[in-house]
Amino acid sequence: MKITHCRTTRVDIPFPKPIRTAIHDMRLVGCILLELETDCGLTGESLVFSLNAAQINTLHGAVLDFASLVTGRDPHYLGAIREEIWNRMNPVGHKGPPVAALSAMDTACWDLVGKATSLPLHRVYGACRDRVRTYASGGLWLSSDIDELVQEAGGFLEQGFRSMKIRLGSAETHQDVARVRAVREAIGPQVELLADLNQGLTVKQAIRLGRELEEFDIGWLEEPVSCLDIGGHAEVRAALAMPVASGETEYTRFGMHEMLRAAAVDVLMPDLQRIGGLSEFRRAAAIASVYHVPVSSHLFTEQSLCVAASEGNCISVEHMPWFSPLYNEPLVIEEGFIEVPDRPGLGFTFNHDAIRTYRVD
Ligand code: SMN
Ligand code: MG
Repeated sequence: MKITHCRTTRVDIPFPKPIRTAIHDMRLVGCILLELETDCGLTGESLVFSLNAAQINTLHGAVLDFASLVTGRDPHYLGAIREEIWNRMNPVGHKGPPVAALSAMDTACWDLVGKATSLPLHRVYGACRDRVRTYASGGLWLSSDIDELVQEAGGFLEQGFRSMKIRLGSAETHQDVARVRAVREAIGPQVELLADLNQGLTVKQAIRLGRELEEFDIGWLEEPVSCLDIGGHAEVRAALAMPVASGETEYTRFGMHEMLRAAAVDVLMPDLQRIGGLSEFRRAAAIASVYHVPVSSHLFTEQSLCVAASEGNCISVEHMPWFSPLYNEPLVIEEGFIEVPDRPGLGFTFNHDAIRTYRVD
């Protein structure tokens, strides 16, 4: 099999209303869709995204930079392709858009490998399970007021979720506590509640908030402080009984290893785009297993399922519905789990009618 063409398409999916975290102000999700066409009729698909429309062009350029390293190649030689891409990254560095572009190429090549063998990737990798625990993440934003939080939490339960994540980190501890109290009262004691501070607080603020949240049985406190403050993560973690989760803003297995070595996290959260693709995600999970640290994926629900279903220490995937409109196949959520599709490759294929709707030329 040979890759004959790298097709890229820019799409913007607007949110119904603007949403906020402690550090993000979001109106749309913009994506570069990558389709690797081959001489045998199969297409390998992946995407990378940004929440800022102008940044999508930077990502697009990074993806196009690697097109010549992938075109004409057999995706079964992905190890060699990755090494060449890694070397090509040297002048611009092994973080940021080049890693996103590596991720796009790597993930689309794996999609082709799965499709060529007619197997879902979790079975190609050696499956652990056919369904993966998930939590609802497409709501409970810092921009929602308490009435909206309660309504959204109820909606998640109706959709089949048994776990959900609220965004905090407003620096007004009493407001964050009031928001958590309202959601915990709405969902009852059995449903898991996670809290994401999105790097919004200092070490002392995070420890104070964490202590005040103890009575609400929070499953994990995520990115309590700046992603550049790995030592601060470790301080928060040492001071609190509740688990600390982080990793979404770190790059590659090297970044994951830094966090693990610093004892910064109880749960490691690689993001497919920032880790550098499915190959690197699997390596990161292996490294985390050496530290006995469980892994939960960040965003990229559809694409991360295959790793989460084939690495023993992957405990869950984040459910973010942002990208679902782009796919022909819906995610199936039941009793807090997502079914891992038995379809070949990633198991999710681009819906070209939808792409026409969201396309930006
Ligand atoms: C998050 C990430 C990206 C955009 C918005 C919110 C958040 C998460 O950190 O973990 O979902
Ligand atoms: Mg987060």
